[in-house]
Amino acid sequence: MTAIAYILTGWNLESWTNAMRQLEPSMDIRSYPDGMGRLEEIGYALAWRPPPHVLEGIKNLKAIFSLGAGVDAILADPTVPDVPIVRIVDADMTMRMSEFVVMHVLMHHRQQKRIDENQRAKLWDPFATHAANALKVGIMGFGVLGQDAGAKLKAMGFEVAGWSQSKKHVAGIETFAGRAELDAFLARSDILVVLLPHTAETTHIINRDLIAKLSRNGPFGAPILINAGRGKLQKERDLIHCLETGQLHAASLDVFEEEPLAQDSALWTHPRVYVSSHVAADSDPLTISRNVLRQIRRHEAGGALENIVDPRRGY
Ligand code: NDP
Ligand code: OXD
Repeated sequence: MTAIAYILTGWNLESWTNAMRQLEPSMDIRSYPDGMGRLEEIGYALAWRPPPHVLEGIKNLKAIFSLGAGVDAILADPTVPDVPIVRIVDADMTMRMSEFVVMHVLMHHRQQKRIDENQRAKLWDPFATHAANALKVGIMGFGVLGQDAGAKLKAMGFEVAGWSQSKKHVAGIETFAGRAELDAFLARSDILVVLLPHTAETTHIINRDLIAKLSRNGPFGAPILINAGRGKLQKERDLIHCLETGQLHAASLDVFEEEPLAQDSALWTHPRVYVSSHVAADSDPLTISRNVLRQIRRHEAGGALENIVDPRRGY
């Protein structure tokens, strides 16, 4: 079989190469930067945030696999060879993201920060609570991950709606599409869950103006933001301003304009913000390698690749 090359930034190379060796001991595995060997022997690149120009040099590439769902870092390099780019769609990753989204919706809904503070202060505070159906959750980016999280929230009783580029039809969930329907979607959303890809069109879409259009009719009197899509979707200066002025009630942020989040960011210590380190839906090396290997085998036998991204759309 043709050689494969791992080109990873910020991820543990050994855990990926070990996973592939476990699944296919005879695989010719190369790795960037020191173990690439003869570049013309490499047929598949398995990449996460590859440094610019590295893919350009691999002349016989048949496909690039993004080892995560987002392909923004690969498409940001204009020298990437014109071969299919496959993004990961995998039940394991989808479940992990739904866990993250459901957990954060519930933490805001059940006022977990207040409970934690009360416990620290040994304060007995039987405050009034509300049912899930008092909250309208809007999922911005109603694709693979958004639809799964939406179905799970719906099953728990939340009023769920989804916004996407093209119209979706999902039983029991109100759907909105395109810029023309964005304001109506925002106006009904008490909690905004962002699962969009980062593209030219979505850069800084989460800003002061958008937050001003969200619902103020929910039980907290101001909206809540949960972003697990990409950091460059949000203007952090605007988020901090909206939190400080009460235009935003609270937020859960897994992704940031620059990662790691700067030590001096006010988001780290804001009392109504949950910060996590881009861990909402990890790519599990063994599970994702199994997915990639299945596709490589099928492609080598003349079959099709799955979930090829459209570079013009950017996702
Ligand atoms: P999908 O491609 O399945 O879904 C993307 C959704 O966004 C689609 O519904 C798409 O609309 C919509 N969309 C894209 N651009 C626009 C736009 N300009 N206007 C309106 N809607 C738009 O991707 P996934 O659900 O698999 O993943 C979503 C993102 O989640 C990834 O791109 C990645 O950035 C992020 N992610 C983050 C992780 C983390 O750990 N924090 C882990 C995994 C993913 P349509 O359906 O009409 O095409
Ligand atoms: C992804 C990610 O895109 O981990 O898969 O962010």
